[in-house]
Amino acid sequence: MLLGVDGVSPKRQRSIRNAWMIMKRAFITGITGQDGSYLAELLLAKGYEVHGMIRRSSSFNTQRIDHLYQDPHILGTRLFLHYGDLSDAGRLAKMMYEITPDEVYHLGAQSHVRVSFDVPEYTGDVVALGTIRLLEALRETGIGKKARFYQASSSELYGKVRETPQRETTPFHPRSPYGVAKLYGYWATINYREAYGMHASNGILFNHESPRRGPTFVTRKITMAAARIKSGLQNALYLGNLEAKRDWGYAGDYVEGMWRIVQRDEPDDYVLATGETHSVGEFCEEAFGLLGLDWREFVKHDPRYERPSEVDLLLGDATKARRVLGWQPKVTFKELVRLMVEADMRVARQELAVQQAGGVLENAE
Ligand code: NAP
Ligand code: G4F
Repeated sequence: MLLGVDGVSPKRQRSIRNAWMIMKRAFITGITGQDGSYLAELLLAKGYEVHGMIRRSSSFNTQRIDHLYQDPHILGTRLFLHYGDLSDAGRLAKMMYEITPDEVYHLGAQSHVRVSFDVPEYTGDVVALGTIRLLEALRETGIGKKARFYQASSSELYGKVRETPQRETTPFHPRSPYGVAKLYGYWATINYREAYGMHASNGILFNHESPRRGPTFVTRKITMAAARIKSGLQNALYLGNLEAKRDWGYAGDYVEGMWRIVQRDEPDDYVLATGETHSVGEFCEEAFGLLGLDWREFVKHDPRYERPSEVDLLLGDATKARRVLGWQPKVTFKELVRLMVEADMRVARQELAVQQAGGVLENAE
């Protein structure tokens, strides 16, 4: 767990910054999430000073960034965390005013599509209105005149797809409260660009995964289960729709794309995707196959994991990103599955060892 969150006054933070002639200052919402953690790593490696907003939680929610922790009292510290929430407009404005970021990466969201059907109002509040609150915080404080803004838009916007592959010009047809809320965020970003001249861009990102993926998203659910079944810790895996197809890439590649979008002189909207699609069943086959298991023996159906309206097929065309940003994903589908399975095998072995020693494993990653 990180200590010293907001433990240093803004004045002291500024003097630390000035002493080190820091290149750029970034603010990240959703820094504790999968993408936030990879982006924070990338920006720190590039010499940025990184400020992240975290939610107060009764249990630890910083596991993905614990390895980046730096004592805020030490000269040269470049990672600062601030308590806040996308539902709190006043707090967002105060943070913008105090931090004065050069770049804002808005990744915070209730990002689970299935869950958004259970909590549609909350999802709309955080995902749709949360985006406008942050944009307003930038505009009202005047920080948005100089700061660049990145919006985490999603291939879920395409929903019931009108053409394949999907590109920047493909019409949207979202199929979930999450997709609908992201549509609002997408257009809010364009509206603030057009209305106020803000440097605000959308990254329309297709699914991207990693060993840090939340355990209830299908890829991680599969790789964790395969590893636990192989280790004798679990007998079966319950899934919903096995036919759905996704364009799955590696999260580390996608945060590089986010950064490149923000570095362009002109704000614009870009699709980031691999250009390859696989079904959930194919993902199972690859993951279980790597461990010498036949997935059909272990995967069972549970309709609870199905959605009232599904997105059947996503396949992205990232030609514009390749041409304008020079971006292309490096990790292939097979490499992605392998790196996730290997990471989850390490976790399963740990869990087994702890279980055999009669203990309880508190933290899987
Ligand atoms: P994630 O792992 O679910 O992380 C979401 C982040 O948002 C977490 O840090 C979470 O904090 C934070 N958050 C949730 N509710 C919040 C609130 N009310 N106030 C402040 N922060 C809040 O998501 P991800 O996979 O990294 O995705 C990052 C962004 O890209 C999201 O906006 C997602 O919708 C979008 N996106 C993701 C993909 C993908 O395939 N991964 C594709 C397209 C777009 P806690 O840790 O405290 O929960
Ligand atoms: O892993 P998923 O939950 O990801 P989904 O719905 O595609 O959303 C993710 O990618 C979006 C980008 O396109 C992001 F915007 C969003 O924030 C999130 O990161 O489900 C993938 C597919 C779906 O078709 C789902 O119906 O897997 C199917 N599926 C089948 N069984 C399952 C399960 N999904 C989950 N989560 N759990 C299951 O048991």
